[in-house]
Amino acid sequence: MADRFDPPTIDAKWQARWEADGLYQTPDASDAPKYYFLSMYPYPSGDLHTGHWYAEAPADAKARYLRMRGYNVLFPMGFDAFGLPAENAAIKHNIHPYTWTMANIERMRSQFRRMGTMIDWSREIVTCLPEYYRWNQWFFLQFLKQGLAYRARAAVDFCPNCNTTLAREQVWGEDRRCERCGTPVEKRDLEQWFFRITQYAEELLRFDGLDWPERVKTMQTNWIGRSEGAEIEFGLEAGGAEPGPSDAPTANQGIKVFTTRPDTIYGVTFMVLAPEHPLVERLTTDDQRAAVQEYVERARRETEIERTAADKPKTGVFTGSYCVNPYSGERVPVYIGDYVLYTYGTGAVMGVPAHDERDFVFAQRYHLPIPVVIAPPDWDGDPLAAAYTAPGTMIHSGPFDGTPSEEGKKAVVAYGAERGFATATVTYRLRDWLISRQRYWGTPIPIVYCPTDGIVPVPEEDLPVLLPEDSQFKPTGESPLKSDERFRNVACPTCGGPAERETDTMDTFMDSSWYQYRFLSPHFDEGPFDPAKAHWLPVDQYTGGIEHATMHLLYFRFFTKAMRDMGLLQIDEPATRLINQGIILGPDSQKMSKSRGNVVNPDDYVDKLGADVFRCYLMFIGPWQDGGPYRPEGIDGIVRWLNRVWNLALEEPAFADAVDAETTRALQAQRHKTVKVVTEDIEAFHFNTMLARLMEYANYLSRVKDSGKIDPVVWRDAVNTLLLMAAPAAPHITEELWERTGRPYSIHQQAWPTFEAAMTEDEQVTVVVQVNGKVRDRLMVPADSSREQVEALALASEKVASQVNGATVRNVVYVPGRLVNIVIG
Ligand code: ANZ
Repeated sequence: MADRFDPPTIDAKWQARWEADGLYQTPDASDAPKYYFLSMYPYPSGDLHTGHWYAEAPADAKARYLRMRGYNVLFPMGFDAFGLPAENAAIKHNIHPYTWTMANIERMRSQFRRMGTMIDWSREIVTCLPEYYRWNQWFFLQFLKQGLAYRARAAVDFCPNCNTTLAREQVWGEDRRCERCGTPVEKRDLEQWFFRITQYAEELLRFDGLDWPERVKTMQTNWIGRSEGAEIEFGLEAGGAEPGPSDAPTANQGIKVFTTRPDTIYGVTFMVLAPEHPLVERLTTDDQRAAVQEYVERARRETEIERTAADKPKTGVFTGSYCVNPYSGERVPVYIGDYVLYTYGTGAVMGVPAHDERDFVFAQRYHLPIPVVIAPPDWDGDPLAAAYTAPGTMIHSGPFDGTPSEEGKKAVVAYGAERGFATATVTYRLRDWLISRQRYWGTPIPIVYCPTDGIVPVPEEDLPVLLPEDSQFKPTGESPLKSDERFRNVACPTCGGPAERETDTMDTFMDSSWYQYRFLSPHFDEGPFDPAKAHWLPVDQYTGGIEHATMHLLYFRFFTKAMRDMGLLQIDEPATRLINQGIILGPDSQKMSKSRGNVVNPDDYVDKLGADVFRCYLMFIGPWQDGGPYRPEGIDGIVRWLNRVWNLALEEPAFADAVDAETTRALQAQRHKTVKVVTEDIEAFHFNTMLARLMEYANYLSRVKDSGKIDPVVWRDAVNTLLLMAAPAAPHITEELWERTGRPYSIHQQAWPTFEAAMTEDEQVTVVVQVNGKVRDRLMVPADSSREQVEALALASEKVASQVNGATVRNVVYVPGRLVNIVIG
């Protein structure tokens, strides 16, 4: 008897051996084709939890498989060490974020090792170390040179609990809460640094050659939100407005609107400005001033979502002034209304109540006329009960009468463009990326403010600007670094006079926007990465959670394009293929959380059952892309399967002298078929069905083994194939068995088994089809067809159908693999 499968001993033995041998260190130069496989790196927020295992173990299995397929696979890992989660946790535990983060990294790194991954740790990156963040600062300076970084005063989203501004993407939900802590965010006016991601809006909408999930592409497309339309300028009515201060727009400058429906221009009966619009002050007449001011105050307290919610009453206040429709010459009253956002388009909307739902409600409320200018097909001329928003024919539209509205859009813009009051434009919902954070735990922004020289970039040779270790790091609403005099006070790099450093730090999404390049040469100190290693690019397969669809994955693409345009890269996209794994839930189908008490701790399982069991179990739970609840019962099946693999490898059948040719041939066929389907499954990331097939295969081998009449060479080959196919999912046990059966180290350096297509085809048998006992047809069917399949084929046969000819089938007699008799009458 072979000794029993003892996972903890085997795990430790092989992990030590692999590490000592550098088995997973990836050479940069190799004859094998390259494959860059990247899983999103984790925040070092504590322990490696089941979610990390769920993301990483199947990815590791796939990377191992690719290695067996002959690729030189780069499979690195690092830690996203800056940012709010680490800092908040550090504050809670009252230790320095650095100490806390590095201790977690130490712990998580050893947990990753216990998972038995093929991570190349020689390439590890830790983003909170100066060796890494120095290059964030370098990128910032390059972006500044390129005009891709700029400083502006902006109303920004501020989380009063985290005491920092957030990127628009970090504000979640209808009620606009902080992504991290759930507190409702506030608007604040601050001077901030932005990256001009909008410059790439158009290119970011193209996904050519990207094998990315449709869902992610759609989310990015919606996020970028491209609208084609026109800007149309309405003149201000002469004398309608008070002359403004000298730096305000001149009196003859009009109101620009952005519209996607220029075809409705003759139906405008009012104008609505966002309450924050700079013209409001000037256009408000004295008798309307009190009402307008009160409305503006109220609107400022509301969030964008509240303001634009579909079910919110569309309210407004008349400014007392009028503007002029440049097409019709009609006078149009100017309102302010909170459903118009200052941050979108031009912050002004032309109200066309007959053809826009919001405008319809607004006009009803304020008793404004609702003239129809787009006639619906078959319209009877009656007033509309609701806005008509579909295409139709332009009417009451001057020179455009009779024009189909879709055509009219272009014609109206062309007419206005000739006369200088309309321009065709494209507007995006995407906003520039706000990167300033009023937090301690991030990359210092390499800028100095000098009373003489203004905004002065820190010279490249002075990088990194080190994050001081001993400053007060708790958030106060102001940047913690502001209170660190030694950090803040600095000599101006240009004039040498007293100046101050920027005290905000960078958004942590900065780090993950280019980390894939740093893995190529994590210690390179002449640039963000060594250009001599660019042959690894782009990432061939990226894996991670869907929650990153619009933030990280958009910044990640933007950085690559910006780097390409700076001559740093020759690629257009960072990652060719993307796949999103689902979320693993607690046994109660709820999100795992300490407060719910449904957290599954991987360490407990690994201590007892070993890494292979837990890895395989997570892969077996269901389709990886779907995620799903953790069902602890299921793990027993994996334990049984691995024990069966163990026994199959170590206990040979009692080979008989007389070999049964049929059984041997069937075993060979089974081996080829299994290799085929398992290969297809792992290629498609279908780990659950891959394991199901390997389980079936092991059961099959057990049955064959009991028969004992097989050729020993064929048997050993069949068992080897089982080990090789199980190796990516269960790297430890397979390595152990490979050694025990006298194979050369390491199983992980072996080639993936191949199959012959001819051997995978099912054996065919001929089935005779009778109708009332007379032979009418012969069918070739796969030998393992079911009764239902054969019956259906028989009834579908033309020769049979012509005999049955509508008669009732009273009975079907079936002799498996031989005969079907259809009894009619
Ligand atoms: C007149 C009009 C007539 C409009 C009509 C629509 C239908 P999307 O497609 O989302 O880009 N709009 C423009 N700027 C706005 C702002 N700052 N706040 C709120 N609404 C704004 O929407 C573009 C349409 O939304 C524009 O076209 C404008 O209303 C409105 F029958 O102009 B439309």
